[in-house]
Amino acid sequence: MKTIQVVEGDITTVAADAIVNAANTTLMGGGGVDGAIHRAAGPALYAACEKFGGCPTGEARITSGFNLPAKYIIHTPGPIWHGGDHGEDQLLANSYRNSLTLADEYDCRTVAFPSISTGVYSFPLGRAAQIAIQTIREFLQTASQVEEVTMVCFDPTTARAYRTAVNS
Ligand code: AR6
Repeated sequence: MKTIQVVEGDITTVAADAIVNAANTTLMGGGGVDGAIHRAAGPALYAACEKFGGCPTGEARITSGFNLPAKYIIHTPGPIWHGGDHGEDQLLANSYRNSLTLADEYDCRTVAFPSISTGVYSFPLGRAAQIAIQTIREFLQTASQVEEVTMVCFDPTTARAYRTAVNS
């Protein structure tokens, strides 16, 4: 039975097979969840990310989890919100789908996501939650390894938006 869960918490403490990082296209760290993941994983993560030479918006790259409890970290730059007419919806869906595809390829059973693009990148929360949950649902229908996807929300408002999307 494949499941989608919504929890409130800090994704750096989650012992999933893979956690996803809401990165930027340099993959060289930043603020928000990206900064928290780099701090908790340790400097070896920076060195591993340097080798990719960046990553286009909506694509994904995988590294070891280093000092995190997660086995892998999947890094995906979500779209910056520019009003909604610049392919933002599709790019956000790509971030979720490409991250899950990598997780499946690396035999991950459990995957945890933060709320990609709804912090510094200003994607409207309700709209982002609907896209995330719909994309995860579609992926789980054909996934061969991934069975459990958890949205790890940092605050109650974000958790409420994803619970609403799961229940709709
Ligand atoms: N665990 C789970 N969620 C968190 C954590 C955490 N430890 N810390 C923050 N969040 P953001 P974005 C939530 O801004 O909008 C970075 O500088 C946060 O409250 O981290 O995709 C990157 O380098 C919000 O709900 O990511 C990029 O430049 C969500 O994670 C840029 O920010 C996403 O907020 C990416 O912006």
